[in-house]
Amino acid sequence: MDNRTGRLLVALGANLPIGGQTALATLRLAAQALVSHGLALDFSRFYATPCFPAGAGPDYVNAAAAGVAPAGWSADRVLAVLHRIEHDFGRQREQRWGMRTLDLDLVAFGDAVMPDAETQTRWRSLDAATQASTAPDRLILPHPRLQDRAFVLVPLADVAPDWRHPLLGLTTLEMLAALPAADREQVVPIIA
Ligand code: A4P
Ligand code: MG
Repeated sequence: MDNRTGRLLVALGANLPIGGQTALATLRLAAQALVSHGLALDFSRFYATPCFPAGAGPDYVNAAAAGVAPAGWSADRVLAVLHRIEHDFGRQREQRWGMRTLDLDLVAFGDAVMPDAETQTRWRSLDAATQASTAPDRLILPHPRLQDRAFVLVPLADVAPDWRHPLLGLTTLEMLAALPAADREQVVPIIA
């Protein structure tokens, strides 16, 4: 799969401070770390978003980035960089959908569908309870929940409004328009 003509999309989220450092500060530093690891990215605004599932923890700060990886990089190599940066910022993988100091998800890698359309569709179609209790042991692309989440799509619309989901055939803006207005309105830019 050649991503030179396609864009790399990344979602950033955090809802716990690290020591005295706010989630917003962590996200800003993570953005710098992504670039210093070789990813040429443009970043969205930073947004305050209510925790999903509601009541499961403090509000999140979310952002998105779009750009390109160095020539020849695979999606798995990009994911390894995301995991490395999560680790550097103290991410503990204790609880699925649990609170986190930093979560970096690979939203898309050009038009890549991984591992295949059938498997991506199966992960995308899981009911909410199964989604919350199971995690894939391999890279799934596009990220199986991006189309459901205003906290991903609103920031993504800043940097990749016309990106088209390779299986759903919808752009970022079209997926966003399909969400309830109340979901979109809860994603509020942080003026800082
Ligand atoms: N994995 C497979 N595909 C991917 C991919 N495209 N990107 C694997 C990233 N990772 C991928 O991920 C679990 C496993 O999925 C990893 O081994 C990875 O290799 P994880 O990051 O350890 O677990 P997670 O963060 O709990 O799962 P995930 O899928 O990132 O969770 P979600 O669905 O992103 O939910 N509320 C608000 N307001 N804002 C948020 O950002 N985030 C979550 C996390 C919940 N609630 C939220 C937010
Ligand atoms: Mg994640």
